[in-house]
Amino acid sequence: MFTKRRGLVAVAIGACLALLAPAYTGVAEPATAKTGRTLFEVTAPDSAARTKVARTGVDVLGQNKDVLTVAAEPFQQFALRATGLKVKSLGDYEAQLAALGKSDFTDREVGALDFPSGYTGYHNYAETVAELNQTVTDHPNLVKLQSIGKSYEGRDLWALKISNSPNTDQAKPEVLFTCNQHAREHLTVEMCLRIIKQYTDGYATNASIKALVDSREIWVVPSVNPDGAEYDIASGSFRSWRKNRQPSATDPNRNWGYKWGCCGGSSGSVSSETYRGPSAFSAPETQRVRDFVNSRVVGGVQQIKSHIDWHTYSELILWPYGYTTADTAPGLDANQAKAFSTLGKQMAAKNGYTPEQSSDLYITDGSVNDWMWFQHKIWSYTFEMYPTSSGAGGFYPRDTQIAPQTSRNDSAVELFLQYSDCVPRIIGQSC
Ligand code: GEM
Ligand code: ZN
Repeated sequence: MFTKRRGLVAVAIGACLALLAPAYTGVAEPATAKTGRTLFEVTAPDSAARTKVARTGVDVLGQNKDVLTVAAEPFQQFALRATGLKVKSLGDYEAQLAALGKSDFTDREVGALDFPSGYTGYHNYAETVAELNQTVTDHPNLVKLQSIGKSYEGRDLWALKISNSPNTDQAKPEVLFTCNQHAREHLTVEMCLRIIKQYTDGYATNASIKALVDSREIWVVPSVNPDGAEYDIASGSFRSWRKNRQPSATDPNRNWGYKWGCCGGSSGSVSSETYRGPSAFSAPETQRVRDFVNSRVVGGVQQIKSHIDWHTYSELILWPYGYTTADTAPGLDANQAKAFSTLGKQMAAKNGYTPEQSSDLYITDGSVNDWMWFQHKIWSYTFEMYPTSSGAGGFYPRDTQIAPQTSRNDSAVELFLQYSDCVPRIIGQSC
């Protein structure tokens, strides 16, 4: 939200910057934004074709059936056409980004660090923190708020625990929700905040919510990549920024430590949107979440049993592995694959998303799901939220979509929580 006071502060900061440098653009910005990008639709009907597109280095924004939407810089367009796939230009991406929220441009021009008009319902970092603190005030007996450490730029990564005795470590199955690994996927922050609201405000009145909270310990991390998210909204238009804000900006979802960089599902080139970093867990943000998850091994047993990592867009439910298209692989047997797909499909029946093994989308290595599963046997899913196509707003649907598109997942989340103690129960097996 753009407040008057923040506006004044922003004007003051803007005035200082104007004295320091002729133009605001690029001041103290180590990892530079992209410019000159063109949007394309590429017809890529299977994982092999989509992986080929991803390997050209273009920024893959989303998938809708056989069509991938990508953003390509001028030097990438030759490689894109060289795939031999059908390629159709959708025009200048920078112009389309600049057009979003245009009416509020003057306010944001001076670096107001906020969402523009049409988007003020989204929570920026300060508003997210305020919301979490308000939840603590409203439900002191249901939640505990803790920092799991800091991002590259020093922002706290907050984890909210929901439990009927939040300040004690109960012997109950734990479940984890993470949001906003990718900076521009702002709708996911709203999803984590929705889950928090549902399972706190709903506790007193809704019997099934109470039963779930009473039998589990629920962890929610609303923003794994706050630096990137703030950077995405900090200038006159959305930047479509994906990575974190290290000087060699890294894709957090290619930086996890299982099969890191193994299989052509990430890039070793710093400028790529899927840059994996110089080593596994080189990103402070993935380190913090890794250390938190590792810390939940109590008495030799991982307490977190299941996990959803929220992304946008394409309306998909994905499960491991991402590094290989094989259905079974070391650490993943046929029964486990069946449990993953059975719960995935049942959740998809609730929200209308498309369920598939994550490598059916395209090959990724170093993703969070593969690490959570292989390292800890945590039943780890990726949800790719609304929309299905760039035409419906891509990463930037208007804030009027927040309520319908987050509540759309209520019943899928409820089903997930019901099985979160023992996912194999869904195929009649015990844990
Ligand atoms: C995906 S989500 C990763 C899921 N794994 C596979 N193999 N698709 C990504 O990280 O590229 C899309 C997104 O960024 O939201
Ligand atoms: Zn993502």
